Order: sequence, then C-alpha cells, then structure tokens
Amino acid sequence: QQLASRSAGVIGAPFSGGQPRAGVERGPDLIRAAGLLQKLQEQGCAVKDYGNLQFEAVLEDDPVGGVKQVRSVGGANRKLSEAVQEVKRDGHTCVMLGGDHSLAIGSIHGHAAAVGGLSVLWVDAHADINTPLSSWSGNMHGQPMSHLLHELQDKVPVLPSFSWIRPCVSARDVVYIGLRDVDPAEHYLLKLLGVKVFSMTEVDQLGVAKVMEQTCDYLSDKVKKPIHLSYDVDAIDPSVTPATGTPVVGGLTYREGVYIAEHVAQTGLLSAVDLVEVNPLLGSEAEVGSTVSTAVQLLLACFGRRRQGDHPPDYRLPEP
Ligand code: 6HN
Ligand code: MN
Ligand code: MN
Ligand code: MN
Repeated sequence: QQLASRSAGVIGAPFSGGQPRAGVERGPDLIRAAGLLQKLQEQGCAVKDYGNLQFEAVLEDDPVGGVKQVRSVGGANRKLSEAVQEVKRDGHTCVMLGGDHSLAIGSIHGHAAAVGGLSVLWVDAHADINTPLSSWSGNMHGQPMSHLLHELQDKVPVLPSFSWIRPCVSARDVVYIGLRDVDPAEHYLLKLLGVKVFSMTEVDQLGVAKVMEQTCDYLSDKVKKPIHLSYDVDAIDPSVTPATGTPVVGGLTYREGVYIAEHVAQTGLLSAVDLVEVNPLLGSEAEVGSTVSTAVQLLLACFGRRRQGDHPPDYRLPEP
C-alpha cells in the first residue's frame, strides 16, 4: 500500500560541467530510454515527468584558483534547485537523473529549501567533500558536500555564481556508504566532522544488512527527517557499472546496491533521490547497457520494487 501512495517527480539534468569527460549529460535520456518511467508506473507508482532542464552555456568560464567551470556549475545548480523545489511543492518524491555529481549541490539545496532539515545518504566510491581549495583535480563533482555542509562554510570561499547557495546540511545528518577512493583532505574532513562512514571495509566486515540497519538507526536517532539519497553509480563495482567517469575497483555488488535502495524505500522517508554519473560514451554497448539497466533497477527499488515479487491488491487469478 506504500507503493500506491508514492509518486515520482522526475527531473533530467543533462549536465557534465562538474568533470572533464563528455557524455555524462546523456545520462537522463538513456535512463529514460531504458523505460524508467513506464516501469515505475507498472509497479504502481504515479509518475510526473518534469522533462530535462536546459542549461545556458557560459561563454567566459575561466578556472577560479584551479577549479574548473565554476560559473557553469553554479548556474546549472541554481536552476536545478528551483526545479527540485517545484517537484517537492507538488508533493512528489523527487528523482534527479544526472549528469555529474556536482548536481547534488542544487538537488540537495532545493530539497532542503522545500522541506527543511534533511538526512543525506551518500552512496559513492568517493566522498565528494573536497573544498575548492583542497581539490587536486579542480573538478566540481568531487566537491558538492563541502558547499552544502554548515560546518565547512569557513573553509569554502564564495565562488562566482555560487552566492545563492545556503549551506543546508549538518554533518551529523550525513551517512556515506561504499567509499574506497578518498583523498587525504577528504579523510581529514570526514574525521574532523565525525561523519558516519561505511567504507567498503565496513561493508565487508558487517555485511550490507547490518550497514543499512545501523544507517537507519543512526539517521532516525532523534527525529525522523526526510531522506535525500544521492546515488553515484560508481558506488557499484565497475564489473557491473563500467560506463562512468571515475570507476574504482572493489565496489558494491549489484545485490548490495539494490539492497541499499530497497531498505531506504522501506523506511518510508525517501523524499528525493539523485542517480548520477552514468556516462554512455564510456565503454562498449554491453557495458553501457549494464550500467544503465543497473541505474534503472536501483531507482525501481527506491520506489518499492521487491525482488520477492508483488501483486496489486485487486489481482484476480484467471479462472479456467
Ligand atoms: N565523483 N576525489 C576526486 C576529485 O577529483 O576530487 C574524485 C571525485 C569523483 C567525484 O565520482 O562524483
Ligand atoms: Mn507544478
Ligand atoms: Mn560522486
Ligand atoms: Mn564517485
């Protein structure tokens, strides 16, 4: 019955400016072409498609202290934040199809602007918490968390096209799962802030069921806040999701990845989900197909798809 009460508001965000590899802006169209919206409807979820956002090209976007495409990222995320606010005001669970992970800035900002305090569950090989000053790559997709966390605002300079952003997440409301490629500055920040992290080591140690049990206990310790799930497809092992810009060996299995989404769905608190970093220009047709279909299955699980199967309450067996 939880299925029927759910409705998904889907936003496509065809944006790649947070990293250097072309193709990730095609993610939303590929995920749509794989039948996400129809499949959601088939499992009893109402769907409203808000279409793909159109981002204006920023002609003069020189690096700012080594950080690349700052104004493009700032402008795209401002637009995305407004779109997410509309989806939330319309009463849907927001689905943001990326695009690269810098889009979490606008997605989480808009979500928080519409509903207030959030829990953030960040499923990723990477922590994406570099500050503009600590980033060695200059890529904004490695930085979104630093722009969102209250605790880091004295460490983050105001960038051009970023002045609209208000920090909206507290470090104690964040849980990471799947980490296995964390920069020294990121590790320092995670320890400094005492962020709850289940790296791949903890996934190995505890198993995914205990990880999710502890994640939900931790996040709903005091008040049950709406959950923002930010799912980077590179959290899953590259044998399953190779078509992504920064693959890292030793990731979550398909089953662990789906279990995480299933478990979040069961909390009834999922309020917005990002599915990012699917890049159809990286890899063979089969590799892209595996990556896209995994992305779709993760999203279906977020909206209550169960591997045990299901049937509508009014199902009638054909009589002979
Ligand atoms: N992602 N830590 C690296 C960097 O460039 O700052 C990798 C970031 C990857 C970002 O996968 O969304
Ligand atoms: Mn509307
Ligand atoms: Mn990421
Ligand atoms: Mn990643």
